[in-house]
Amino acid sequence: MPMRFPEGFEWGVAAAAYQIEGAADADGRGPSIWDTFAQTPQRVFHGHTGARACDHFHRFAEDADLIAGLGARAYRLSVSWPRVLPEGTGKVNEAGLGFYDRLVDALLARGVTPWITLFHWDMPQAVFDRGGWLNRASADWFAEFAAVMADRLGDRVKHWFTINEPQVFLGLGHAGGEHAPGMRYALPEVLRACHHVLLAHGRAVSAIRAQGKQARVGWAPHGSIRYPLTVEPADVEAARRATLGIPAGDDWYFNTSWYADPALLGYYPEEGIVRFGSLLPTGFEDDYAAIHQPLDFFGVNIYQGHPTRADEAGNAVEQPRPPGYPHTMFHWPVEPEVLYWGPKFLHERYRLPIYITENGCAAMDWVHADGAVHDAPRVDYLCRHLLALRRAIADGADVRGYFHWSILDNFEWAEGYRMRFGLVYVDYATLERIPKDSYRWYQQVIRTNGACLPENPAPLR
Ligand code: IFM
Repeated sequence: MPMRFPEGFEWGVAAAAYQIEGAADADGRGPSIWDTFAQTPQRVFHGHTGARACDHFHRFAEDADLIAGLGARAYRLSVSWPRVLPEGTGKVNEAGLGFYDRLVDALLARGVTPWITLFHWDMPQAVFDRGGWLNRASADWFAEFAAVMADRLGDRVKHWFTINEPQVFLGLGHAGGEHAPGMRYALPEVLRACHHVLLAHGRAVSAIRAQGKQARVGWAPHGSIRYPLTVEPADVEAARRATLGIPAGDDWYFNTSWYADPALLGYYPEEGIVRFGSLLPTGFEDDYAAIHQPLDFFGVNIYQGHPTRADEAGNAVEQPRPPGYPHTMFHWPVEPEVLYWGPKFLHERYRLPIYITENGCAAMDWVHADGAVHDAPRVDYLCRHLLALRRAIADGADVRGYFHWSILDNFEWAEGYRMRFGLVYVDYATLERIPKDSYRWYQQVIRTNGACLPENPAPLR
């Protein structure tokens, strides 16, 4: 009997506003920090911008057809804050809201459930000019935006994510300078911005719930997964502790618990409080109640991880990968085990149903001589990750859905259009969409609820 995913498993695809919409000046949209950043020389690969991207703004009906044609029941999209509130707060841009009305209606008419992310990095420039996440009022501004969206779409949209990958937009955008707004703040400022993001998350959850009792709310952080190379209890325990701990060094912000503990357990992890000490914002504990709002699910974006083993003292030590180990075009190692161990560790700690809100493979795909796009590496990446996820579920991890990143090739932030993540190829000159081999392959997976996945895949090497 072939193994299937559980009945009702949510098969989906994902994308984000700035990465696909284009139409940067249409219908009163205000500028975002990503418009500004991408227009600044030397910031984005070859000076690419999201000004046109996939022109999804004008082609959303065709894209909705592609999503429905895949058989996906769910589409995770994000809303452009500056399209709806060009100044970030105050006057609502009716034409901008109208776009999301049409998009949601087009999805529903095709039997696809919209799952909306409120913040996928494109902060209105006007909000940044008023201090951005460093300004405590940003939490209220974001809640205002959340309320506008929930008020307008709450009759049709039941699934919401507050923020996408705080680790990445805080770490790369506010500490490392590689992403918009391109800042390199000192640690106290980064901690302050992070605290305000968490407060914004909590306030947005409350704002969404105030609009309707049926709303189901979660978030979509980045998953920094350490996984054990063996099933020896010491290795598993070391990997679990490392996955849920805060790494030493400047990359500390790529962790889970600093964000998820306050949001889901109601307090920052002690390890971080001790480490950051007086650098933390004054009175941070007073915000715990506002940050800690009940969530319905834990979304997590997982692409890669760190293979580890325990040393003599029980600490996780990252293990080298063998020469020639498979990597995607982002130089991310292919490590399907992350979809086994990641959901398991996160579910054990946070006790919420898990959705894989992103997972996918960066590649340089092109149209082959026969007119098709043969993206065999993506098919294999997807196959191996879904097998690992199915095994995690069989072993008790409460995973309810999987959203492939991405439906379309799109603007990959600082990498511009240098690499492709889509199940559908986009010709950026003509904007033609061409479903890749992986599209048809995923279609089969969805149709059979995973039963078509191979039982005995060859080992990865
Ligand atoms: O394209 C991004 C997405 O916006 C956030 N998560 C990771 C993806 C691939 O880098």
